[in-house]
Amino acid sequence: MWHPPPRAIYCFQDCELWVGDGYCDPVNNNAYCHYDGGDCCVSTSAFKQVITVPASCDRKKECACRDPSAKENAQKRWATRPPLPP
Ligand SMILES: [Ca+2]
Repeated sequence: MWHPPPRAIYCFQDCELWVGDGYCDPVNNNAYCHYDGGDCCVSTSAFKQVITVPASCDRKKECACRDPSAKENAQKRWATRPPLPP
């Protein structure tokens, strides 16, 4: 019998519950779940720090700060912007 991959249905069932609870949940770290309500970025987390669930979650991968509106990612854009003309 065919089953959908658990990760695919997990977000749709649970992202409403865990979004913005202060803990970075990798299943919610996507655009559909609003990047877990900011939980995966220091600047947008309710606790002003990233606490991943599970604690072993890789913060360079599935628990990375992906929210394009987060300060961390804005700074990256500024850093790559060419200098203003004189
Ligand atoms: Ca969360």
